[in-house]
Amino acid sequence: MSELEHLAQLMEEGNAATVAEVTQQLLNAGMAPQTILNDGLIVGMGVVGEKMRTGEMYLPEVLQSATAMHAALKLLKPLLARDGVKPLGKIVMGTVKGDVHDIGKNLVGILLQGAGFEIVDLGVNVSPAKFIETIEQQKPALLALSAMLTTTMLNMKTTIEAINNAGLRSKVKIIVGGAPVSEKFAGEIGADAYARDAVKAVGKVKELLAVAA
Ligand code: B12
Repeated sequence: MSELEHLAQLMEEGNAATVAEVTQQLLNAGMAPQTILNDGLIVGMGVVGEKMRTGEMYLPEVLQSATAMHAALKLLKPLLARDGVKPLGKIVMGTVKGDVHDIGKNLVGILLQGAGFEIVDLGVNVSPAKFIETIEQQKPALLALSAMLTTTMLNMKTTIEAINNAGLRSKVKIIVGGAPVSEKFAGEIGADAYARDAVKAVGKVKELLAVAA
């Protein structure tokens, strides 16, 4: 078994301390953080998702895997995101109301920060009112909405409608993403863009804000 296969398996077992330890060992051995993320941690989380779907893994175990992912991301974050550069623009982000999934959103935030954007992360279960209040206060160039449930993706629509009704829609670009979200859905709810993963999100955001790639 390769080191990355081993890490993916540890993600399934959900021991945060061990996952963090092995992540650090791979970093020390000179492995690229992107490789550890994509070919180890995310692969492991994919298996967890499949086992959750088929009923082989239950919520408390999935939560342990998520905690392990957070522990590893904490180690990778300083390597994936650069601090101290002049920000290219301000981005407000959050997972929409009713939804507490945050790993994907956090990754998108880390890579956007790494690309030079300033991130205001409102966390999870964010109401349309909270998004509106923050747009008014922070005046971001872009809003990034995440949803991981087929039920909560509808709250993206509600959020965009509320922003429209508050007269703020023309002031902010909106990108949406998350496993159940599609390009077609993004168009239907009036978002400006959709991206399938964090790397693509950076490209789309640069395009939307007309920042040189
Ligand atoms: C971990 C997890 C949990 C954890 C979340 C912990 C946390 N802090 O995030 C816990 C245990 C809490 C949880 C709870 C639930 N979960 Co859950 N969960 C998952 C799981 C296994 C992994 C998600 C994840 O982190 N993936 C890894 C990251 C890196 O990938 P990602 O999130 O997809 O993000 C990438 C892209 O989607 C995209 N992206 C994400 N956000 C954004 C935003 C923007 C702007 C852009 C551009 C891109 C983008 O870029 C990211 C990085 O590349 C998924 C399975 C899966 N296949 O997704 C189920 C899954 C999402 N959960 C599911 C369900 C059903 C639930 C529960 C309803 C279960 C229950 N019975 O209670 C609850 C709901 C809780 C709630 N109200 O939100 C279902 C959803 C089914 C559906 N279609 O609606 C899934 C698909 C599992 C399954 N196969 O059945 N879950």
